[in-house]
Amino acid sequence: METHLVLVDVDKVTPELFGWVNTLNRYSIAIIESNQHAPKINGNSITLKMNYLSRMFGAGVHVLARDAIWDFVKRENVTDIWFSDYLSVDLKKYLTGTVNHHHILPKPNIKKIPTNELEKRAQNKTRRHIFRELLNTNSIVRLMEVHDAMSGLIVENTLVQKPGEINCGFHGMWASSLTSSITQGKPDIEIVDLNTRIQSLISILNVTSKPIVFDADTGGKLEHFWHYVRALEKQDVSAVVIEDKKGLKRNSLYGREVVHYQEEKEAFCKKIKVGKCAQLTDDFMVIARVESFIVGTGLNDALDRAQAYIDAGADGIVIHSKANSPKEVLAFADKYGGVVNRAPLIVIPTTYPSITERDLTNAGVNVVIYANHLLRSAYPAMQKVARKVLENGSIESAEQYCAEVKDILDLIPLENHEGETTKC
Ligand code: SPV
Ligand code: MG
Repeated sequence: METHLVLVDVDKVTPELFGWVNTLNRYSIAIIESNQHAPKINGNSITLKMNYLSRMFGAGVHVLARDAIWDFVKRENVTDIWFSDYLSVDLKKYLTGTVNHHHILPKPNIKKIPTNELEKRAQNKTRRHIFRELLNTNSIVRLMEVHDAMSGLIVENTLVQKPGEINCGFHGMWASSLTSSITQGKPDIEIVDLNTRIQSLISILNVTSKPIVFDADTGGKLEHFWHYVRALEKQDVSAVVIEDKKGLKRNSLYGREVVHYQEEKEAFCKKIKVGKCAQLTDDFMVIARVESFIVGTGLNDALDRAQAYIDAGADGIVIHSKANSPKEVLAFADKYGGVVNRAPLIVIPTTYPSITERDLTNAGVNVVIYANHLLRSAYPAMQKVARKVLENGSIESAEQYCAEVKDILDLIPLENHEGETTKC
């Protein structure tokens, strides 16, 4: 039997590495060229990256450190070696002498999904499936808050040109409990119940195609959560996030005047299991949100809970913080590489906004949620306009804060006389 060995550099982790392995997956082995005990690279330990990759590639793909290569070649009778350009000369020389067939890796088939292609994919793939694909292929997945159909259209259609990322847009949407409560004139305390929120999602889903992650607060009563998962999955929502709070849930970003109560770990694990049991497809995800930094139980509790939630079946972990520096979240991200069966890591950097997507990627974060920014930016403009109209008894001075009527009309496709939409 032939055994092929693919050698790639640890620094080329994403998305190129996924490209290599996708191209060569029939050979079923990927090796990371590096030393397990080497110092951290970009803030990530090699062990963290190896754990991450093992989980992402799944069974059948071995992820080895440089130290383990020699033994592996002999033990597994490696017949062919595939080199990347980055490999060190001495390693290349040694392995070329040991194994008969060696090849240069072909150009990687980078499967990064351009954000402007998501709509096309949605025609024959579910939002659930696309979200899974994005997690497997993109170094970071960015979600923007939506609270109604119009904000959904903005997330769907906004693209900017940036070096290194043609047509940079949002990969998906975050159905926030905070912004959906505020738009109903209610506080974020689960008073806008999940059935109502799921109903109002339909107007967003009708005009968008990108994946959507639903913030389900605490998930409600254990017995109710099963039904919420069924309802969300039926609507083709990609994932549900539940947070480990109990009692009257209040928004996590309230200051010291509010007390939060954290759910018992075992009880929350049970809720995760109920959700996983309810889902009908493999693609739907139940994501657990760890509130240890919010309630003040600290890093060790957060890590302990993250492991327990993954063991209970959670498909992802949100680590939340209301600190105005990313320190505690980064400390968590660093240690999180050591959990068994690492699941994607998600953050919500509302209170530490200067952190960049690059910083988060380097820390091993997989998804960033911009949780409330469309609503928060619309609100001051509306307030200013309301004041200007009252102050001047006319709308003229308010015009400067308003979008052109034409732009608003263009946002929504119009039927023309051939019965086709102007955006076809
Ligand atoms: C939300 O957007 O509703 C969230 C995130 O749960 S936070 O407001 O930061 O708690
Ligand atoms: Mg919320």
